[in-house]
Amino acid sequence: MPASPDRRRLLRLLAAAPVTASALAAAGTAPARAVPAPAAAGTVKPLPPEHFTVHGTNAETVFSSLRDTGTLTPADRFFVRNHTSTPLIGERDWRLTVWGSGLHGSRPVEFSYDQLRSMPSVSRTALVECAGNARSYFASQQGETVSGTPWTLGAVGAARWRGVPLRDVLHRAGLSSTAVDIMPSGLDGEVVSGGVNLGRVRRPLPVAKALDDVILAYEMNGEPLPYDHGFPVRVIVPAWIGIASVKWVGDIEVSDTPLASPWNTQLYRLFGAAHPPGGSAPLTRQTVKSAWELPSGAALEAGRNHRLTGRAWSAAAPVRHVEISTDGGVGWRRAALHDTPRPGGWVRWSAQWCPGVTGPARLLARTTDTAGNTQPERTVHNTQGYLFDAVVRHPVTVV
Ligand SMILES: Nc1nc2c(c(=O)[nH]1)N[C@H]1C(S)=C(S)[C@@H](COP(=O)(O)O)O[C@H]1N2
Ligand SMILES: [Mo]
Repeated sequence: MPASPDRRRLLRLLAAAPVTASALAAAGTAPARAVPAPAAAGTVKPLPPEHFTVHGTNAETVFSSLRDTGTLTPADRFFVRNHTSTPLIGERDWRLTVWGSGLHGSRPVEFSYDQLRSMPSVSRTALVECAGNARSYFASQQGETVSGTPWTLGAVGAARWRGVPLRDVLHRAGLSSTAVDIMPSGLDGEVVSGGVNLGRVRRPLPVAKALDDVILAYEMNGEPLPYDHGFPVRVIVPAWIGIASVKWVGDIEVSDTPLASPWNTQLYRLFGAAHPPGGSAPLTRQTVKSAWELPSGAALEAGRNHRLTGRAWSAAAPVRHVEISTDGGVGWRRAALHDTPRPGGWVRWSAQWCPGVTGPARLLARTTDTAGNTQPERTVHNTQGYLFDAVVRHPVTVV
């Protein structure tokens, strides 16, 4: 483990039980320079306002600040979605317990950090995107009320993850052919919502997906996972909504009967007038989106040519093209793509615009993927504001 001296000192300071950054601060503990004073959101990393918008315990990436980044999102700009706050867990204290009726012999099997690191690893690029990314546009564009964190488009990031295929860990633990669901749980605090204790963050995953492309990741962009993104180990479920990618994973239940948790019953389904009375099936895959790397309300000089940039992504298939409109959606033209569209990543694009008339304007971008999915004009309402995929009408002012 390439731990810095500061980090090693910090880990020695910590007891076996995970503590949170905010608890350390409250206790007046000074865990050396490795951990800066916790940011408002209970994260370990700093959240400078030029890179993040804080929403309670969550931090949204300022999308326009991605403009100078490549296809991978640096960890210090990557959004954080924490139900509670970031726990500080030492890799020596960490164990993964795999247990449940879906294992031969039904005996729990433990993996240490070193054992996991000694198994064959894989690397892959994947986006992590919150199911509620862009939720705020239900209200601001469609006049509809939804609950949850009012994200704009910055609850998404792309990283190169390295770790062990979950498949290998499950097989080593004695996966039975009768197993149907697995459920990873996080080591962060129990989640209390509206006075009800929902327990630890956990969500069932069908065995078929678990055996396909899921990773138990210990590296992000070539570095050990940062605390805020799941150190020592997190689950990465490519293409699925962010909640599937459980951080700080401590145990995985393997079951020969279907599993449930609040995160697949009350949450992360579509509820509302357009959906079945008990809600839709639990949400799985993310959707298709595009975003301008431009502040909301940016001032652009009239009569000058502007090179405007953005990003496009789709969980279902690689991006085929991106169209933009500068006249509110009447005329559309193709943006230039600057990355080879691949599954799992996003594509940077650009377009030139020479605005003529001064005053407020709306910039629209619309992504189509190779499976034929295109961003609609409106997203069908759901009460919790998940999976917003409509074209966002980005406000600018021509001056
Ligand atoms: N243990 C744990 N895992 C978690 C969460 C959490 O609060 N606790 N949040 C989930 C949600 S809703 C999202 S969108 C992603 C966000 O990952 P990130 O914070 O690394 O960007 O983590 C998921 N995994
Ligand atoms: Mo999320």
